[in-house]
Amino acid sequence: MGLKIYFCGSISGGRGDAELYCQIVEHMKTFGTVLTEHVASLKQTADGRVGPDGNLSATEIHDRDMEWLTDSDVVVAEVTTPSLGVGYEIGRALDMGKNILCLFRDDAGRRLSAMIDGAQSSNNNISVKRYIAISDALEYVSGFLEKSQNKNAAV
Ligand code: 6IA
Repeated sequence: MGLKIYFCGSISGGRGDAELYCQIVEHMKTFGTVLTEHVASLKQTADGRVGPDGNLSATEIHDRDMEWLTDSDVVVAEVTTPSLGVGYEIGRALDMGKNILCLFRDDAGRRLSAMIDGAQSSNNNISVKRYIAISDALEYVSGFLEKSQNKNAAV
């Protein structure tokens, strides 16, 4: 059976990397179901007006996303564009004991928050991979999801 993958990417934090999110999500679909495909939708704007969730209240969005996060097998987060929501999701996922892969684009002229970058030394469930070419990001994703598939098959 395929993996249930929770993908995190910036929405209110800015949609500058939405094209990248699309490529990552399309790639991940070959490994299972991406529960949060709307995060990669190019119709989703930062103010939420045009996106697929334009009619949901903040509470409805939060509670539905937390249900999906709880239900997911693994979490993949693109963390280059800083986002409160993505940081929150990563923190909650860590507390739930999920395995998390964070992808950071190294040529974006940004510095990754120490709260994400520094989490991996004390917690084996989270790893941060830096990339420049999207092909490298997709390779990290494949390696991470293949390992997760094997773990799932073993239980
Ligand atoms: O703080 P951010 O908005 O950048 O947080 C983005 C993260 O929170 C994503 O990984 C999503 O999983 C989640 N998230 C934030 N907003 C939404 C949303 N509608 N729909 C679904 N997931 C969301 C946003 C509409 C809103 C701007 C009114």
